[in-house]
Amino acid sequence: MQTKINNSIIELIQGDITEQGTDAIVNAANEQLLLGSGVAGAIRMKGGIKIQQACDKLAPIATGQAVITTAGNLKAKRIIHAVGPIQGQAIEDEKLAQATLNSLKLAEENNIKSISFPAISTGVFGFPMASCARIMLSVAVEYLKAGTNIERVVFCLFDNNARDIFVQTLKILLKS
Ligand code: AR6
Repeated sequence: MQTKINNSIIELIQGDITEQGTDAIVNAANEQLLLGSGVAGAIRMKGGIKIQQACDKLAPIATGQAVITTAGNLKAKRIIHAVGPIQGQAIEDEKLAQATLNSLKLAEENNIKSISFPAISTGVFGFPMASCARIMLSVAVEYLKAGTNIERVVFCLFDNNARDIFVQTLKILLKS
């Protein structure tokens, strides 16, 4: 699914985020910026050691914050490492919204025109997919509505079920 908001596009796809050729991809990071499993593990394995080395210089960061590094050998030019909440933490919805917003702001500051997000916190961190879709998409839609130099925001979901949840959620958001 693809939809235009103001001068920008939101796109929802099923796929592997490490294969995306957008200017930046977002890593679902932890506060220590240690590239573990899931999205981070795929980035570590395909992107090479330079990414973890760059992370080590910037760590630690707080939940809800984001930092930018090289993308090593990946197709994307940069990686934005955003720390989402662990399910069960206090004010977790707000923290996921902050992680999304801070990633978009950091992209804008770095002249990034296209960015791919995973469903942050919905793997190892245990956050429900439907809540993630509602929160991340709401932030992205509001951000694009306000006007931005970012031309394309992609949500790259790992399986069809996640993609379908994001599609349904975006349709509801666009009607409201
Ligand atoms: N492309 C797109 N989505 C993916 C990919 C991929 N290659 N691999 C997994 N997903 P997770 P979190 C989906 O666990 O919950 C790591 O150890 C996955 O199905 O990557 O924020 C880090 O180092 C899920 O829907 O991130 C942190 O310690 C979503 O991406 C911690 O996990 C997020 O899953 C972060 O946990």
